[in-house]
Amino acid sequence: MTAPRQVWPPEFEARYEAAGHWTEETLPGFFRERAEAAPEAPAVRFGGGTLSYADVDRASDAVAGGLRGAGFRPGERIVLQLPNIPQFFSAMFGAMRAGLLPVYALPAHRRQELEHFVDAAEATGYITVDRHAGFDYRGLARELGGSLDPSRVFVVGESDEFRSFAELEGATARDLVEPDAAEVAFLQLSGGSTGLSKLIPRTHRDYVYTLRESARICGLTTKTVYLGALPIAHNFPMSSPGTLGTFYAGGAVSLSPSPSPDAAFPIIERDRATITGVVPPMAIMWARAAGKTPHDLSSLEVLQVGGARFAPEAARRIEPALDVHLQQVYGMAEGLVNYTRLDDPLDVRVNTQGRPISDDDEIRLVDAEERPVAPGEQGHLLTRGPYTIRAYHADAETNRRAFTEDGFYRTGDLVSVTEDGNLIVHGRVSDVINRGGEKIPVEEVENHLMAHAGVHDAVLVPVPDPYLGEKSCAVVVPEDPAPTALELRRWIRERGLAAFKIPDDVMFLDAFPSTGVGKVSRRDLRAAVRVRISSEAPNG
Ligand code: AMP
Ligand code: DBH
Repeated sequence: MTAPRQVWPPEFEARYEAAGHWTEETLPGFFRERAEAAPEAPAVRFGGGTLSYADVDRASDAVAGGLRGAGFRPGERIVLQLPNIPQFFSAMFGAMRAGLLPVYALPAHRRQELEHFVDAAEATGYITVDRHAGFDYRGLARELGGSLDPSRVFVVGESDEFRSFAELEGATARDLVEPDAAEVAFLQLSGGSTGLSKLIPRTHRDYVYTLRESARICGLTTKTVYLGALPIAHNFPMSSPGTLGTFYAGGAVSLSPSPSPDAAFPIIERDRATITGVVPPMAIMWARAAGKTPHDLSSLEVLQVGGARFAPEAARRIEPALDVHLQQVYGMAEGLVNYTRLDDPLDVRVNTQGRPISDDDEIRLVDAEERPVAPGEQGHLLTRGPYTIRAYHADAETNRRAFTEDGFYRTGDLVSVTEDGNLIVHGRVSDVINRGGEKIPVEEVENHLMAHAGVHDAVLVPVPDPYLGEKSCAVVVPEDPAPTALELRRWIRERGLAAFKIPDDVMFLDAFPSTGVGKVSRRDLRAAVRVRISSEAPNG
């Protein structure tokens, strides 16, 4: 089994190295350097306890040794599905120091998603937790039994027939591997531009570059306390600047089990968190809750909002309600990340999604024929640069669609650029529903709906929602006898899909409207769903 590669053409490689973007630093390597420079500095705060940089560094070495002892070989892939707990970091750095590539599943993912990750990454191991948020992940591990050997499944907490993660953290460090900065460090997940989530190979040097620049742009120092509130396996709280950018700056990470105000506010007060990142629906909840909370949020200096479109009216309420600096973040696990800068005028922070990290990020806005649009016009965003992938992991067919011949990534986003160079995200050209930051690949859900005997045809369309931005409605042409909406929602859950992919609404039609060439017209369907919803609304 060979490790996946990520290759930039030699002239780009030379350019990014000469510019100083890419260095010899690696993810576990820079963490080791911080631990050697300031071993006793706090790295992770959780549930009232603190782990120092030296603690996390030692635990990571032990996990690496334990994985090598369990028979893992460099280049193999291991799926990590952990909530916001300190073991996330020893598992991640430990896997890397064993030469393995972590694949970052989210806690929300279920059997269908996990099977796909194991399969697509040809993963040979799984690190998970016993229980989290009312769900037993050992049950999920059992369901994966066909593809994973139980002796290669590690569980934080009660491990039952699997192996205990504590055993790994107590192992002797041995056979450690020092990766090369040009190698792929891990496989991150995309929201899926079509079909299933794609695996995104990120190298040490491209990712470390984003951490270094993100830490600088967001003003991080050794005094920073970053609150990991969104699931920390996601690219935004991992790297923009997230937990890893905070480690890069030598600061501390505080972990919250959930981003809800009930969970996060007491932790902000306890750990004196200075910065965090949330998705728009959470930001709105935080702004509402701030006026009533007994908790002292005065340590919080920066609230980052990203992952989905943030309506300017909502954005405007953030700073007065929370007495923070609003920073909008528009990024993607494939690479490109944009920030509003901390010293941008309020107008820019409220109305735009910021500008790229790097002067070497190339931005192209094109129309449906891929011709450049006029300045100021909306277009499909294509991008290329020192930390944007040139290909997904082992998926030639998707790669042909997702990248241009000269290596630009087709983001699927509809964007315009203001005169001062800031991006505004207007919507999407690809078939993904962005449900408050959680991305639903419509084709995946449609395929599962179609597998139901009572479904003749199904299309998933986005429906505007004042809180989530968008939610999903399944439009179904039923067979006789027709299933109920409840049955279809339960069906999707039982098929083993993440809960956020269950259609919020189901609508039945006798037939689909079609386009000139006989394809189902998603545009007409969206319009039909909107008409129905507005006619159902109490005020017309
Ligand atoms: P993913 O593929 O899961 O990494 O999701 C990346 C996508 O999330 C982007 O291509 C955008 O469609 C969306 N996104 C991320 N941040 C923002 C933002 N600040 N505003 C609007 N859309 C965003
Ligand atoms: O939504 C995203 O994927 C995202 C948003 C903000 C991201 O990957 C990022 C910043 O790095």
